[in-house]
Amino acid sequence: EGVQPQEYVLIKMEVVQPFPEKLKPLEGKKVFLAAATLRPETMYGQTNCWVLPDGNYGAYEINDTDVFILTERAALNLAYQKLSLVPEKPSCLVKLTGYDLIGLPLKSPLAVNEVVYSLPMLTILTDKGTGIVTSVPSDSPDDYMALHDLISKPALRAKYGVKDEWILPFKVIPIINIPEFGDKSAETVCTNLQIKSQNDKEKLAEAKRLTYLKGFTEGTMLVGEFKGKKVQEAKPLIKAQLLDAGLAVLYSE
Ligand code: A2H
Repeated sequence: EGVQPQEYVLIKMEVVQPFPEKLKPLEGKKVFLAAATLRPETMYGQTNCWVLPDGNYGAYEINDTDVFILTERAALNLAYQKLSLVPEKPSCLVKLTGYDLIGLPLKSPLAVNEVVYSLPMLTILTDKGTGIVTSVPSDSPDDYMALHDLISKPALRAKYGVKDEWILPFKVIPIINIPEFGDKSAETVCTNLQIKSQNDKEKLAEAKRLTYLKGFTEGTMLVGEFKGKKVQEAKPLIKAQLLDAGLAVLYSE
């Protein structure tokens, strides 16, 4: 971890009823997969959510109504940021693994897709953010390659019990234009750098560097209320809207 605290926006991806057996004890509550992002302005382009199959997660009471699914580490940090029913103490209702979360249908704020599914990503770090990541393959090289792996490898889908209808037919949604990279910058850069899979760490780091910087400084929104505005201008406005509407919360670590 760095010296400076990192501030994330936690996107509340709501689990659609009816709940599977494992989540039955949570009935009557609003249950969310809480995804940590640095790019709230990209939420229009969400196609799915990512979880680590072997990761340990829990369902934590945040207040009287809301339950967040995330890592215990994140729950403890949240408890010290006034985001726990019990002050300064995580309150876990159910322990879960990533396997329990694969295939959950979710409704996510701003997403063009009405329902998105929770899918396995093998490179998620459990000591960063919440261990839950929302997937925007148009603008995130990691997300683009993880989805590419699932689509191109039936054996990978079979291994994790991923049904075809959760990913196929699959479309990258254009949401931001970057003059140099077009309307699907992650796809363009992953193709240009000939990245083979989500495990191609060095090339992915370069792809992220290229798209992250240019997206912020030169990107223009193609969708939503701030269509036509520069990403730099739209980002704080979209972030504030999500927070004000109770669709997201801030989290630092
Ligand atoms: B970002 P930083 Cl469109 N493990 O959100 C791996 N990756 C994680 C994570 C974890 N535990 N927690 C968060 N992340 C991802 C959107 C996005 C992101 C776009 C483009 C780039 C991008 C949609 N996914 O991040 O190490 C989340 O993905 C590029 C860096 O704290 C989060 O923002 O800098 C970002 O990594 C946080 O990474």
